[in-house]
Amino acid sequence: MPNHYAVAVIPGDGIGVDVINEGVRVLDHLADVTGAFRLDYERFNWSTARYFEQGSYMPSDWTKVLQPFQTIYFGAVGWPTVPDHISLWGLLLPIRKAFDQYANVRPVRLLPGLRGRLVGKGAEHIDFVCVRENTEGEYSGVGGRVHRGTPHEVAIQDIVFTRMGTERIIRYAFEYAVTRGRKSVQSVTKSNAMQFSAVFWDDVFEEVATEYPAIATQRYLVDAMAARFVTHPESLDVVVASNLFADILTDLGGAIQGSMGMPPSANIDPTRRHPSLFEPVHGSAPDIAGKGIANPLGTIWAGQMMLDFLGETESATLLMQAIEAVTQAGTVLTPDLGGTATTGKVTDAVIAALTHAGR
Ligand code: GGG
Repeated sequence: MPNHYAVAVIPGDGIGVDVINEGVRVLDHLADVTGAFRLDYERFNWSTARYFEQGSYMPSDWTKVLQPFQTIYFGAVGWPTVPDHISLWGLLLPIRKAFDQYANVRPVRLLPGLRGRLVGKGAEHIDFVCVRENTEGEYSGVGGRVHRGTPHEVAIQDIVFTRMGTERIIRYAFEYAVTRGRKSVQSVTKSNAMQFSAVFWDDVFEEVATEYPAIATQRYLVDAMAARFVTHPESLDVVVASNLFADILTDLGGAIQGSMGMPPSANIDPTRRHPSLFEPVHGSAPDIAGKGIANPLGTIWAGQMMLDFLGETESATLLMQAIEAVTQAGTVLTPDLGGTATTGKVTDAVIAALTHAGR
């Protein structure tokens, strides 16, 4: 009997819809091929369209609605007709916070066969993971604006680092290193300029590191780390950083993986008290939405991370092999990767690779 898992599917906006449908198609095929699991989906069309129709991205009881699911499979949020801070705070950020998905795991790996953008750096040089703090820091949502429109207008955006939040994400990074056979953890701050919050993070990092003597550590300023992504990606293993810093760095990570369409992202509540959320790193890309050319691989890879999280390790391995078979062959790729294939054709290629592997 296959294991059953309840999955909430939220395609969201733009290419989120295009790619999530393809991700579901692949996961269903994998379920058929292996017979190991079944995903029982419920689809929620929470999006900018809903915002215009009903005044909000999600219903007021959304936490109750989503809580029974084991995972959430998410596409993208954002559309030009709504300010980005309204859409992001209307859909994605509230879910991460309310469900305490404090560990945002984002692999930075150049898959075999893909042409990277760094001269002299191939798949053997670009293989690390970013662990992003996902519930506080620069995205704490604390602040305000007063005296709007006057010469003495004030805008305050508070950066909040709690000991609990900082310790647990740094410990998560070390545990990730230990359990995944990684050798080192790199911490990212800006402690020369931010003498309170960043120096606090550095202190906590040093404290937690003493519990993991077998794991090497390095500390970098975020500007130096941005350069290092480009110059020495092979020196990186598990990079742990605050909400904003890792958000920015992982877009750079997407670029060195060949395309923003590639990187996946797992928003994890490690306690499993709440559903965890899996999504591509990319956003809704309105310029190509609905054109059938969005790269589905980041979303399919996010589905692979979801299976791994659910404990379907063999199926997850099979799916990763199928994704890599497609990139290695290099014949069926979307335009962002230099190909001419459609979204659907790339999905078909992954499905064909799965079928082949499952025989
Ligand atoms: N699929 C992810 C997505 O829609 N991202 C939009 C975005 O702006 N995300 C910012 C973040 O990940 O904090």
